[in-house]
Amino acid sequence: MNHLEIEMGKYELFMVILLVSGYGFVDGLRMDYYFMMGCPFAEGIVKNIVNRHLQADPTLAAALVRMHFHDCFVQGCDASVLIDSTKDNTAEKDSPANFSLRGYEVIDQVKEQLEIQCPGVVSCADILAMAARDAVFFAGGPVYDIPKGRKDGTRSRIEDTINLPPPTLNSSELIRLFGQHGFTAQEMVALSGAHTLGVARCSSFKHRLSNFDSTHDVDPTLDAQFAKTLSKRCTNSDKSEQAFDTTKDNFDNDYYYALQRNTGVLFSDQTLYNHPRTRGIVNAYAFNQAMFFLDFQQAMIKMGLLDVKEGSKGEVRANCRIIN
Ligand code: HEM
Ligand SMILES: *[C@@H]1O[C@H](CO)[C@@H](O)[C@H](O)[C@H]1NC(C)=O
Ligand SMILES: CC(=O)N[C@H]1CO[C@H](CO)[C@@H](O)[C@@H]1O
Repeated sequence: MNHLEIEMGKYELFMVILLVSGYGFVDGLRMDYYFMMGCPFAEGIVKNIVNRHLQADPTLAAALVRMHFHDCFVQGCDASVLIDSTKDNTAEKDSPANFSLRGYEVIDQVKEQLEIQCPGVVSCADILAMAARDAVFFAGGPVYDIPKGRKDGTRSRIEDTINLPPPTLNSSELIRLFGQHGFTAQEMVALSGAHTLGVARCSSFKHRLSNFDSTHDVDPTLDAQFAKTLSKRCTNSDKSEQAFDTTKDNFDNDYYYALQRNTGVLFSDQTLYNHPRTRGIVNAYAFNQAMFFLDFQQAMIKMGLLDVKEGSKGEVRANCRIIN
C-alpha cells in the first residue's frame, strides 16, 4: 500500500465517523451544495414559498415537519413519501399510517418554481428537508442549517410504512424503534417534541378512552378531567382533532408541560413522562426550552441524514409525485 492509499483510508474512516456521529456533514452532502451546483437561490426560494403558505395557513407547519419525519423513517430521506400511487403500485402515502398527511401542494409549488430557476438540480428530498426546517423556524422554533445534496428515491411501497411508529407504543418500545435508526432515548424524546405543533385525530387516541386494557376502562396515565374532554371531542367523529398542546401553531416546550400534567394526547406521548427512563428528559425540556431547542435541531439534522441517497444512488425528480 503506498502512502496515498493510506491517506485515502484515513480519510474514508474520518468520513465514516462523521456519518455515524450524525454530524451536519456527510460525504456528498454539503451545507453549500446548491451554491456549488449553480443554484444559489434554492434555499431562498424554498423559504419564500413555504412562508407564503404558512402565512395563509399556519397549521401547515405541523404538516411539513411530520411529512419530513415520515419520509426519513421509510426508505430514508428520499422523498418516497411524495410519490403518488400508480395502477401497478400502491405508494407510501396511501398507507393508513400516512393518513392525514398534508402539505403536498406546498412542495409541488416549490418544485415548480425551482424547475424554472434551475431545472433538474434541486431534489424533492432536499426541498422537503428545507421546508420542514423553515416551518420549525416560522412557528417560533430554532433556526438551523442543514446539509443538502440528497437524491430522490425510486421506490415507494405501502408495505414499507411498517417502519413508522404507531401511537400505541410505550417508552421502551419507542426507545428500541428509534434506536434501530441510531437515535438515543434523549434524541427520541427531543424529536417527539415536534408534537408541540399540530393535532391528532380521535382515531389515533380513542383506544385510551374506553376498553383500554383488562383492568382499566380509561388509560390510567391520562388525567381524568382531560379524559372527559377527549371523550367529548370524540363523540361525533373519529376525524375530530385534538391539539397536542395549548399552542398548536407555536413551536415551544408546552408539549412537555402537557406531559407533566398527564394531558399528553397520544399514549406514545404520555408514556415518555410515565417511564422512568425518559421522565427526566421530559422534565428537563419542560424546565429549559433552550435545551429542548438545541437538542431538537441536532436531532432533526441527524434525522435528515437517515439513509440518504447520494450521487448515482438516486435521481432528481422533475415532478415530486412521479418517478422520472
Ligand atoms: C415518537 C413516535 C411518534 C409517534 C407514535 C407519532 C404519531 C403521530 C400521530 C398518531 C399523529 C396524529 C395523526 C392524526 O391523528 O392525524 C402525529 C402527528 C404529528 N406528528 Fe408524530 N409521531 C411520532 C414522532 C414524530 C416525530 C419524530 C415528528 C417530527 C419530527 C412528528 C411530527 C408530527 C407532527 C408535526 C404532527 C401533527 C401533524 C398535523 O397537525 O398535521 N411526530 N404523530
Ligand atoms: C412496553 O410494551 C412491551 C410490549 O407490549 C411490554 O413487553 C413491556 O413490558 C412494556 N413496558 C412497559 C414499561 O410498560
Ligand atoms: C394525503 C393522502 O394521500 N392520504 C391518503 C392516506 O391513505 C389513505 C388510505 O389509507 C388514503 O385514502 C388517503 O388519500
